[in-house]
Amino acid sequence: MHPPSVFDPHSAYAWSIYHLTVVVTILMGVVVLIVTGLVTYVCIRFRERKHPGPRLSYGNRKVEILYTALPLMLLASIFGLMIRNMDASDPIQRTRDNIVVVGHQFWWEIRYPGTGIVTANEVHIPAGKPQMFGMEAADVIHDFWVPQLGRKMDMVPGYHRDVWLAANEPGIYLGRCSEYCGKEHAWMRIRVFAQTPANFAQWEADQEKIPPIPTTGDAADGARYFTTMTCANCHTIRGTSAQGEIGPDLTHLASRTTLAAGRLPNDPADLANWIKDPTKYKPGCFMPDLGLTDEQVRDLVAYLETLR
Ligand code: HEC
Ligand SMILES: [Cu+2]
Repeated sequence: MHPPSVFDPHSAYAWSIYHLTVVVTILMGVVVLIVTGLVTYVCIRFRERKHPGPRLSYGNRKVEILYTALPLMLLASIFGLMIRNMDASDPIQRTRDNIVVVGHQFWWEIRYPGTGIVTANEVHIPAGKPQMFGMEAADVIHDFWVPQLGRKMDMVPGYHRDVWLAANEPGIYLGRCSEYCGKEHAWMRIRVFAQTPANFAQWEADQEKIPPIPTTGDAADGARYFTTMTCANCHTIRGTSAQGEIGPDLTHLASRTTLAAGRLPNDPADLANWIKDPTKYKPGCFMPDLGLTDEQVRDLVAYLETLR
């Protein structure tokens, strides 16, 4: 598991950003050292005790040229590095989107164009293959940032933007929404699962399947509650009459590791807690407390756990 860090690059894109960060930090460090060094030297060397008053001198051409030319050269070289970095960190060549992420208050919708796959908050990608991500927003401005994999990208309502992201090695890379978007902004976490190409293909095949509707036991009652109660107004489960689009697609909910954009781990107990009182965990979120009975919650959990 890689917590977000610019200093732990895992793609060519992230490496280029890392290099620029290091070079600029060193250059700026040298400038800070020279300036504070000179000021300290002057403070000590020309203390008032020894020098009753400064001798003023005007118009030293050499010094003026020096203090204009040096910073200019420094800034020009940083500008040059940055121009180069813009292409290295996010090449201009665009292809068809592999993945489209839509920012919602306060979760991420994840679509795989050309397949039926729609999921939420957890992105799966094949390791070692650059991915063209499309970025959109459903309500307000969000920002998708997984520092290990590449640059950050604002999601602006009404615009479609593209960004290259990749992971060199398999692993779990964490990210978060990086543009304040409302009350639960802090609980808009991202998990990217970079998998070996074989594992990724397996995941894709599993996600494309439509889970069967249970016909016996608590799960069957849960399935009935889900489609007859308000859940279906907001959530989609493929293969059922639930086609709501306000909340995350739950077709393969049980295959995810977390709930509600990283707020809770996805296990039966936490799933029950969430369904019973979502606003206890994310007070500003748009899933209401529906006043369910313990029995309804139990049946709904039994059903949702079948959605592997
Ligand atoms: C008014 C719309 C609405 C209704 C009704 C609703 N939900 Fe939600 N639900 C949401 C939203 C929005 C989220 C995302 C919350 C967040 O993370 O900020 C969500 C999240 C969830 C999640 C977590 C999904 C994930 O991928 O992490 C589950 C599970 C869930 N809802 C189940 C249910 C069940 C079961 C019902 C019916 C009892 C229900 N919801 C009713 C809007 C709704
Ligand atoms: Cu956000």
